Amino acid sequence: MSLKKLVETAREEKGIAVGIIPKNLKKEIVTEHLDELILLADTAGINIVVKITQERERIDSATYIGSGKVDEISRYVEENKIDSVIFDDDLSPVQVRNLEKIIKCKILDRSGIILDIFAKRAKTKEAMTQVELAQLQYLLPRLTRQWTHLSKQYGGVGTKGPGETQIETDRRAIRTRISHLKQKLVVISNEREVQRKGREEHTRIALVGYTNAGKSTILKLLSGADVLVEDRLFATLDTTVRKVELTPKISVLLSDTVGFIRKLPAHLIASFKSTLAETIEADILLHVIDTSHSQCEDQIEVVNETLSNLGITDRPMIYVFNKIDKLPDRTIINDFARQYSPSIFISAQRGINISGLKNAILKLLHDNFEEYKLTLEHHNYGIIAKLHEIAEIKKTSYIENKITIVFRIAKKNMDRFHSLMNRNHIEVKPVMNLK
Ligand SMILES: Nc1nc2c(ncn2[C@@H]2O[C@H](COP(=O)(O)OP(=O)(O)OP(=O)(O)O)[C@@H](O)[C@H]2O)c(=O)[nH]1
Ligand SMILES: [Mg+2]
Repeated sequence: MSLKKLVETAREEKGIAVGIIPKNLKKEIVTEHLDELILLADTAGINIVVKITQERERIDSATYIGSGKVDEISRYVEENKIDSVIFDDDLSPVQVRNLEKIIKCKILDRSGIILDIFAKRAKTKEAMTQVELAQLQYLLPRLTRQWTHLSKQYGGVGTKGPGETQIETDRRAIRTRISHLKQKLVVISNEREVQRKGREEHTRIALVGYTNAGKSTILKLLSGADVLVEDRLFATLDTTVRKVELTPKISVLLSDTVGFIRKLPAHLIASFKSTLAETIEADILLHVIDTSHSQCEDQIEVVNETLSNLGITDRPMIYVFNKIDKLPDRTIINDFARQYSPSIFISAQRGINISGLKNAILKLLHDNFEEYKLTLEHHNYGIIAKLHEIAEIKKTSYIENKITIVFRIAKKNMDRFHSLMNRNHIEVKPVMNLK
């Protein structure tokens, strides 16, 4: 064993993973969820030595699991020198406090672990600010005595007001820091918006999907970009945008961003809004799936739910079933093809069916957007404003008192657009540059 490995092993914490089996879920499914928690814990540097599940109809509001189970865990922790107990659901601040009284080690939950991984991985100013904000919002209601003197870290030393306890001082310091970080994020997101404005004329496609599905591998393959590809959760925490030529005449901007996971903390999604802006504004989404994962359909659902939480609904999307080279039996492809549409089956790593993927994108572009050109008297402000609302303006030019506008419009907005034109007796010409 190398010295580095030895040091790492010596430092590794020992943990227990705990999950509840509710009435509506099978034990195997909960166990698979716990396997994901083990992977998350491993990424955060905690080695899970045992999985514990309990069948329960309802979560215990005081201790999450039943009191007998809490005692059992407490004994195990003492006998086996366990450093942390990790719960697969988010614990309320009260549950953490109660559990800490009985179990003599760190009590963690899924959100805490995910936030920890994000904090370790964040490299850019934007990602670090977003993660710190999410961490502090998570921490604020959970502040207990073990966290005191946080104010030192956040510049609150010596600011303790008369009669204030240390916890109150810490809370105040955290609130100040939170509002500072929020302001910082407004500045960052304004900078980003300027960059995005420059891209408005292009067709924008966003890679989305569960973490580790192969999004960055696809970006790398299609654009040649030097992005990080790794067999671990949350390798990517920032957004990268690259130009991709679909044909010698048609190129698009493809973006790769942070992956999703089951029960992604709400604070994290909220604070990552500026990173996710490229996805939120994309014309088309490529939903990348690790087809070889036993829970892949569950993962598809999680991604779709996260997208709708972000306000992304009805966006043209292709289900990109990746890693088909890892499938022991490819008959499943037919089932997925029937169930998810439009879909394409590829292996980004082996370069299988990449031309199929490009054709699927071209077809979706062709099916969902049309480009038009129209000329108006330039006092037609109402129509121009409406066009800004329902279409993407690509070019505006003025000749004498006339204005010529080239715009792209999604097919779903076509009816509104045609009735607007008919009402105003305006002639429009299609521009066939997408064919
Ligand atoms: N066998 C196989 N492995 C693949 C394929 N595509 C990607 N991988 C591997 O899957 C792992 C994850 O790939 P990434 O491209 O980093 O995945 P990602 O979706 O960007 O993941 P995050 O950034 O962590 O959310 C890497 O080890 C890739 O080499 C594929 O088609 N087949
Ligand atoms: Mg990635």
